[in-house]
Amino acid sequence: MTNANDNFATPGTDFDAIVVGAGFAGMYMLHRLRGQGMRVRVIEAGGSVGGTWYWNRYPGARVDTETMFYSYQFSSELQQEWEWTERYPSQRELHAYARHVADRFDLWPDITFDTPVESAVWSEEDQRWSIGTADGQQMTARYCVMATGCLSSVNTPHFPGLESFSGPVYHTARWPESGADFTGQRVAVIGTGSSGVQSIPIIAEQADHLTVFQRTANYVIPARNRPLDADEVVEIKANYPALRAKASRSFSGNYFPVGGPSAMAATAAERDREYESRWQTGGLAFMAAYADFMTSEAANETASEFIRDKIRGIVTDPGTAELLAPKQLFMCKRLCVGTDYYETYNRENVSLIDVSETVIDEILPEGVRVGATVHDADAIVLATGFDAMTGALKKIDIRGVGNASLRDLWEDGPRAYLGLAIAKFPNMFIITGPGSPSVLTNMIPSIEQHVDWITNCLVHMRAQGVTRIEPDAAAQEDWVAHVNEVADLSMRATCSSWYLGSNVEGKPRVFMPYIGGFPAYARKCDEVAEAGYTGFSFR
Ligand code: N01
Repeated sequence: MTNANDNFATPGTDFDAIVVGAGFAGMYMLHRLRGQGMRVRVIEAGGSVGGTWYWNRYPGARVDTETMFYSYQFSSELQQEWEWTERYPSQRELHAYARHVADRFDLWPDITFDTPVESAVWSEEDQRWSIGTADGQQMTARYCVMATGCLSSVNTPHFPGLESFSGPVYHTARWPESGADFTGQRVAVIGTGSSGVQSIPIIAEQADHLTVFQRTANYVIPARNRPLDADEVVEIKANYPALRAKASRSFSGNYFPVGGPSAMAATAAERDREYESRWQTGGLAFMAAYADFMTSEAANETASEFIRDKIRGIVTDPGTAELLAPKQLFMCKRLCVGTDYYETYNRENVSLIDVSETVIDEILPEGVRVGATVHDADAIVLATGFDAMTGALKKIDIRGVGNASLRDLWEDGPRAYLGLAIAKFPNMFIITGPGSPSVLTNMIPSIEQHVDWITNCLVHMRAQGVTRIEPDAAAQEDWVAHVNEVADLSMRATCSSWYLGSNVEGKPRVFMPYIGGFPAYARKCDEVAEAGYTGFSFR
């Protein structure tokens, strides 16, 4: 096995391109740019490749996109040789896949690990980016690619007294590599998004007692995870290009068969059959049962009520079932996929505490206080999510033309052209940035689309003999206006979610991903490129 820290094989500190982040985006970017003969250095805060699948090691962590499609497609050999074992593989398997890709394409020597980037400063004089790291290194490059991830900056809400807690405090997205043993312990889990939904059933099996603090109940569809069937794998591998092409024509870049255009056009019996069949199949495809969930409240309510009924059928205590029954629109927050999630609340060692109105007041050395009640705990798990989409970029002090600060420019919300590049920040690209479909799609194909577009753009620049690219402010404003206009057509932008930044105190409420769908977005990127990169200026 290659050692993740066998790095610095590329000598010197000046590069053609620096890529920040060695998740799935940074790894593929490195591979493509090196393929163009560029000298590239990837700088990664973590200790290995894989990004999300390196950091999110909490119990039960696994992807909720069918993995035969949540994987790279750029190399048909890779696609054919890698053997996935489960419908939704675990973090461990996904991280092994990332390491395999790094081995297979010899990525390790060009990645520096355990090195958070703190600053990125553009010099108009040198026409280069200067990248500063937490340990004081400075590197320069003509191009800088931010492959920093959409869900990588951890959100730890301010709970007064958290530091006084006498036991360990874990965050799901920063789980210790050595794991955590909850045997015989009283554990408090705060948060019931995807990370909470996946970890709660596993922690409940181990802990003496588990107390879950829920602010908002989520819709959770059963995963129905299972080992992959050998015949099914053969069939998919034999038809991979056609299946991938089909997925790329679908709204989310996932192939989810759509049940019908409108839930309201179907009879109640037809709807029930459709929902039941998707509930039994499991997974995110429930979202595609009808096309009008985000445009018709009545349609949305039919799906919401079906799921609430399921919860009432599973959870034996009616009060707990009512607390677990979501009140907000279906799909407004990211849909969760779980295994035995609702069943877990029938266990005698699990209690659910509603903190929607009476909030968590403080953390005491012995536990969590809500109003007059202290819930004793030996360990706390924060499943409180991320400062999504902008958090990782704003953590870095990014300075563009005239020392313009990205943090300042994005104070009222992100502005980027196609979610790919930012006016005043020449020669900088972002992968799956705000204003691109990113988190509303299957992330790996979206990453590949961005990386390919960036690579083609740099090849074009070389052919044209130019070395500086920057989006025009007017093109950026038009794109941002379009992103907002499309978001306003959907009810998705109406309720609190991390898509809107409402989970982070003080964050402006702006719907960040582009909600127009993967096909329309990819077409737009192609049109921009084919027309000679409209909206960009070159020198
Ligand atoms: O984070 P979240 P996550 N007091 O933001 C609660 C992807 N992902 O890590 O909803 C009390 O969804 C908060 O409550 P509320 C996926 O895209 C994928 O779970 O804000 N509670 C919420 O319940 C996912 O959507 C996979 O009212 C507080 C929870 O913490 C995204 O990552 C697995 C609170 C945070 O939920 C984020 O998921 C895991 C407070 N002060 C993640 N502050 C898979 O592929 C926050 N909360 C399966």
